[in-house]
Amino acid sequence: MLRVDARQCLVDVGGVTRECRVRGRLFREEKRESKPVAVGDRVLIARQQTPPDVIVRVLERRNVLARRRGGRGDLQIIAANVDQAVILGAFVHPELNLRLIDRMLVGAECGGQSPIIGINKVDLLPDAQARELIEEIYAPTGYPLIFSSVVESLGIDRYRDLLKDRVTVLAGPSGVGKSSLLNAVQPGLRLKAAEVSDATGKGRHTTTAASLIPLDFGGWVVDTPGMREFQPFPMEPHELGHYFAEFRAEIPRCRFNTCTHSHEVACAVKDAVDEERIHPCRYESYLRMLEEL
Ligand SMILES: Nc1nc2c(ncn2[C@@H]2O[C@H](COP(=O)(O)OP(=O)(O)O)[C@@H](O)[C@H]2O)c(=O)[nH]1
Ligand SMILES: [Mg+2]
Ligand SMILES: [Zn+2]
Repeated sequence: MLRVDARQCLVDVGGVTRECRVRGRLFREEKRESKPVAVGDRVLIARQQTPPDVIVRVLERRNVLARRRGGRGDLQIIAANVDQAVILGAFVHPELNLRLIDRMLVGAECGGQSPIIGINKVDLLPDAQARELIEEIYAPTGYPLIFSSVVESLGIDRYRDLLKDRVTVLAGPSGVGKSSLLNAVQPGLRLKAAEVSDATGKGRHTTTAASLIPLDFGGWVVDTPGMREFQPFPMEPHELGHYFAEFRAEIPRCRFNTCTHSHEVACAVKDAVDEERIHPCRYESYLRMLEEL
């Protein structure tokens, strides 16, 4: 499944893109997701005499990157069957939002995609200190961290290496340069990129639906529209810590096996924050997410 819009679905059939519609019955099956098909899905289609062809079945998914939507807790599947997730932020324009990055990292951990952190637009803030701070915050996670600039062609080769032969979803707020970065990784792609409006510093939404793009050098990548917020799957409060990579090694040493690493005594995670093995900035993100469970 290459693309799912309100009206049409595009499916890759042996290298040829075919327009399809979804069989009505798939909409009525009892599901928590708001839509029956997602980008990255493998589907069975029934050829029709006249187009469009019909998607009759969605094959079992290996994993999904999904977020919760609204009060009913419906899941919006951003992409299915994905190996890794690049969580992209920009240094400025829009301003770096580490809380959102941490939420999306949890989302990738929940979905079983290996997270990669990308910070784009380094040309706009050539400040070594800002960069070092981000390195310090995320070093204990062990996640790959890429600083890039599309304008100065920095970090693009590193993305090519990481994306090669894998299925990757590229997620992040609008305007951070997701589409621009993909255009740089694969010249000739010509995804639309937005002008950032000077008034708000925010990019306009030019990418309106997620799309799965084949890479010439091997692999696939999902370009997604901007996400302003991200609420991962519902879970028990004591489970959240397991989705923070650098907490995992500490958790077995908490006194209580249902420790939420907030108010409890003898909490190894809090000790690790005090002893600087976990950055306070990550711990703060953790506490804020915990409050919402
Ligand atoms: N200065 C600078 N601008 C960039 C960079 N990458 C993207 N942009 C600009 O940021 C704006 C938003 O880019 P776009 O790719 O549409 O962001 P998306 O919403 O994440 O897909 C566009 O005006 C791009 O030209 C970069 O590395 N440096
Ligand atoms: Mg875009
Ligand atoms: Zn604890």
